[in-house]
Amino acid sequence: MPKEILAKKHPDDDLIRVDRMPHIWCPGCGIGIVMKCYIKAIKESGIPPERHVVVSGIGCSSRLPGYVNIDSYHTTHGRAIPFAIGMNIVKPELEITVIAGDGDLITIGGNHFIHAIRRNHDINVVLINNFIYGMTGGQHGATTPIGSKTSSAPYGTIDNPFNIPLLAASLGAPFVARWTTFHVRQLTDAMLKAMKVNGLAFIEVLSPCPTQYGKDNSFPTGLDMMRYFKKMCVINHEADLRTVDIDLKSGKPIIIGNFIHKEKPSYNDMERKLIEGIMKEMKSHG
Ligand SMILES: Cc1ncc(C[n+]2csc(CCOP(=O)(O)OP(=O)(O)O)c2C)c(N)n1
Ligand code: SF4
Repeated sequence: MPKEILAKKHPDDDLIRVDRMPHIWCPGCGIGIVMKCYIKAIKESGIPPERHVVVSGIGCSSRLPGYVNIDSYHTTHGRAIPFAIGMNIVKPELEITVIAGDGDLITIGGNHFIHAIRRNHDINVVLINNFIYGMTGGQHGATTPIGSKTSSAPYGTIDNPFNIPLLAASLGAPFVARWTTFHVRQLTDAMLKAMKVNGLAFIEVLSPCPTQYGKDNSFPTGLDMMRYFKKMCVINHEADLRTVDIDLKSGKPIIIGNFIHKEKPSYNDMERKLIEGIMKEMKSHG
């Protein structure tokens, strides 16, 4: 390609670690789309980049923070949430977003996920659900739709997957949303909303992994899954979350939307109130 028509600089280069390119993701993978939405949300948030922090665990999805030019932390597998909680308690002024895969956040890290929501820590959690352990060769996990063929279940999985928005809502999360990599505007908007939430804001992003999930499950290219999202997704912000489980084989629509958006005191608010109460009592006793 003649050099003069190559752009010297991309408008997002200030928030991308261009020295880390090329990235590791396969053609058709959805993770880069999530990164683009996150960068856009950072820019539109009104919060300076130096106050944003992104934290991940391990996996293809968890490589995302390594490419974003803000303070980013690549922690151990399944432990991004406790790492982020510690940071939020010590530095509540930071806008902390955990971005990681379904294997990381829901399977190995599932225990941290439920307890962080129960306590309403003030962090954003963006779960990239590609229905599989991508990085390690396509083993099934806790979000793999039933009947999927995987490297660890070549005849189809028989495990019931989590309905994650229902799980998050049942634990009291003040913000629960689900979008896909096809719904980039809505996903960016949900990230912006999440950044304003006081407490744990959860977004599930459905994303193609043609290499490890799609190839054996009728989505051989990223585009096949994007077309499926386009055709099968129904936006319903008021959905009964008991009905939003995902079945990619039966023709059931995929329900997406900003399902829950409410006010609730965060863990830090409760702690502050408790300390104020204790101090008041101590003073009254001289
Ligand atoms: C304690 C520990 N167990 C297992 C692994 C191996 N491992 C690395 S990535 C990964 C799966 C990641 O899957 P997911 O979070 O869904 O991310 P994806 O690669 O699909 O984006 C596993 C099991 C590890 N690194 N550390
Ligand atoms: S293996 Fe899957 S999740 Fe990992 S980079 Fe490739 S397409 Fe993306």
